[in-house]
Amino acid sequence: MGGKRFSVRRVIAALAVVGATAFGAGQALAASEPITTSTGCCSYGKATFTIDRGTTATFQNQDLGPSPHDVFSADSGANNRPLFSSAQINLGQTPVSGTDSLGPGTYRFFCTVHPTQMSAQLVVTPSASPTVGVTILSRKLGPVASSGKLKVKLRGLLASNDVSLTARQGKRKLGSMRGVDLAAGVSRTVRVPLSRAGRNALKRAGSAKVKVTATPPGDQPVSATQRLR
Ligand SMILES: [Cu+2]
Repeated sequence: MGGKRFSVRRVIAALAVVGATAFGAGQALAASEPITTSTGCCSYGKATFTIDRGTTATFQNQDLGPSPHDVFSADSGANNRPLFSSAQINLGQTPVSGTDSLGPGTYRFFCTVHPTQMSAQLVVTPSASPTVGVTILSRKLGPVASSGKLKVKLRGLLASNDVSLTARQGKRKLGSMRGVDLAAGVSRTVRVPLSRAGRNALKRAGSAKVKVTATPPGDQPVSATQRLR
């Protein structure tokens, strides 16, 4: 009986792996739902709509009347542009651009045609798989200790903003940085500044196993290790 339960668990684990592979990085198995309007003016179809991390939302105007509607983020991002927005449309559907770059969280939006009447919120669910790739490029202990910088390559598997990095040797914190923005599919090399104590610890060592952890807000942390000699 115990063996049977064990095998069921293995099947579930295997299915999870197949799902993660077949659906690609960052796409959970839950389906994203479209942002809808009511069939009459002027309201959205629900108070809250949910999409998977890394996906572009769809706006469906189901209003049978003459008034157009849109989706416009209440918060702005870089360059003072809305975090996400759609075209203004009548009956039909259109993509909401920018939602694929949102981290997990809740975002308010409104209709620019009816800003006081139409508002709702978009919930972005965390990714089931890592959203950031991490590789430690530094190999030699001497240059890292003398420069006080650890070279790390990051890759945005999904767009991830405000990623923080921590470098450790065992339990000792060597250094950290924050506020790293990564575009989807783009690699970026950063130099993690080490603290004075971190530098001194490396200077005293003959070799050091260093671990760097990248934490995208709301998503799972990802680590890489490298022995510096
Ligand atoms: Cu409207």
